[in-house]
Amino acid sequence: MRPSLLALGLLSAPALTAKSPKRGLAAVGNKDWPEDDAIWVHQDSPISWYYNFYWNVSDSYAALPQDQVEFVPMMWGGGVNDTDFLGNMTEMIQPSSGAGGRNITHILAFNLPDRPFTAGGSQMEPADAAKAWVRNLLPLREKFGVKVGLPAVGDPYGGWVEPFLKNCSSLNDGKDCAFDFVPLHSFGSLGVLMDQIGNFSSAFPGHPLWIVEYGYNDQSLATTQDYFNQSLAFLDGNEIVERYSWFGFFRSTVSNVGPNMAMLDPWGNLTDIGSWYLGGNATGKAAMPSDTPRTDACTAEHPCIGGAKKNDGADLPSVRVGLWSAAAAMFLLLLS
Ligand SMILES: *[C@@H]1O[C@H](CO)[C@@H](O)[C@H](O)[C@H]1NC(C)=O
Ligand SMILES: *[C@@H]1O[C@H](CO)[C@@H](O)[C@H](O)[C@H]1NC(C)=O
Ligand SMILES: *[C@@H]1O[C@H](CO)[C@@H](O)[C@H](O)[C@H]1NC(C)=O
Ligand SMILES: *[C@@H]1O[C@H](CO)[C@@H](O)[C@H](O)[C@H]1NC(C)=O
Ligand SMILES: *[C@@H]1O[C@H](CO)[C@@H](O)[C@H](O)[C@H]1NC(C)=O
Ligand SMILES: *[C@@H]1O[C@H](CO)[C@@H](O)[C@H](O)[C@H]1NC(C)=O
Ligand SMILES: *[C@@H]1O[C@H](CO)[C@@H](O)[C@H](O)[C@H]1NC(C)=O
Ligand SMILES: *[C@@H]1O[C@H](CO)[C@@H](O)[C@H](O)[C@H]1NC(C)=O
Ligand SMILES: CC(=O)N[C@H]1CO[C@H](CO)[C@@H](O)[C@@H]1O
Repeated sequence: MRPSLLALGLLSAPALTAKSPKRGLAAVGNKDWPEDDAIWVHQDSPISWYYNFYWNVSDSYAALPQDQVEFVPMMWGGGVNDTDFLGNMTEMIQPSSGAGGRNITHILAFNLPDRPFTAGGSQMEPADAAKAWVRNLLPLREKFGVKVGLPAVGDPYGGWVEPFLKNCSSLNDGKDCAFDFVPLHSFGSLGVLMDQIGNFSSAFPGHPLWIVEYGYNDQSLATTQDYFNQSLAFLDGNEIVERYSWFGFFRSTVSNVGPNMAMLDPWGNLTDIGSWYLGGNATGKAAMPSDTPRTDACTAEHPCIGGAKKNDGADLPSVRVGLWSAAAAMFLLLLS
């Protein structure tokens, strides 16, 4: 029985069915179309991990075990004077109810602490972040052996990381506040991506990098697809890059990084890029068909779930966090 079942599994598997240990989702949540979430995590999907800018699992993925799709919690910010995140993580890993815990192995720390709230950052002083780290993240690393990412700064040389590590060390009896990997965001051309990877790897030698949000925003479809293929090959082949997640798990109609980066068209069908990300063939579906005015995306023919029009660009609750960081990244690019 066993061998034949295996053989069946192999036969029914499409071209690229192996899980990619690097490839993940910045799962900001398709709040208005929760049915879209299932697209990414079917049995043959190469997606091996996701994060959602939050400490808890996404509702749609709550039933998935870690070894199918690894959930990576994030401590987005805060925690200067409390241990709420530590408490929540401890309960998740070792529930007081005695129910089986979740095997959390990696955690993302503060999201853009060197950027103000208005630019999507978590706006933390290095000394405050050090307190929050020592209260919440250090114990998780030491007690449970969880791997913890350095706070995801916009600029590795921007004067935030050094005082943070010094402050952290002085709160930790002079011992270094160790971190296990370094997350970063990249929005721009392939040159920008390579440059940033170069900069981060020389700033933090010996540490693997996670490109937790990336893409070439606001480009033509051809430029975006070229970038997508080249960046994917580059990231897959780069040994320093341990993980990446393309920024575009949402429908093109709610994208603030330009429609062409989206992996779903206005009706929730995979675009070429979306299908390629899952190891499939081109679907021929443009992210934003030229005959589809943005404001007409929800029609009787193509209804949006719930009937509400969510395509005016003004109401973007589900992608806001990530888009803010994207906006911050773009702002920086404009400055440089
Ligand atoms: C975390 O999310 C799960 C799945 O949606 C939910 O059942 C649970 O209540 C949440 N935990 C807390 C403490 O909110
Ligand atoms: C943390 O506590 C200190 C001392 O009570 C207080 O001054 C500070 O404002 C608090 N910080 C935050 C972010 O709550
Ligand atoms: C901890 O979990 C509670 C819900 O039980 C939630 O309200 C709170 O935001 C979480 N805090 C952190 C820092 O994770
Ligand atoms: C938790 O996951 C890690 C990484 O996949 C694995 O090595 C480890 O054995 C798992 N631990 C448990 C208790 O399942
Ligand atoms: C944090 O580190 C900076 C740079 O070393 C230092 O000037 C500052 O006094 C430190 N703050 C605290 C609260 O330790
Ligand atoms: C990389 O670092 C150099 C030197 O600090 C800087 O000039 C350049 O702008 C950085 N590149 C990116 C993409 O951040
Ligand atoms: C991108 O790669 C796919 C294969 O994954 C290929 O079919 C497609 O032609 C490529 N597109 C571009 C624009 O390079
Ligand atoms: C992709 O297209 C090729 C060539 O037409 C075909 O052999 C293959 O089965 C297709 N893969 C998927 C996942 O549909
Ligand atoms: C070709 C394809 O997948 N089309 C689908 C696009 O999305 C609509 C709405 O969910 C479906 O009805 C189509 O079948």
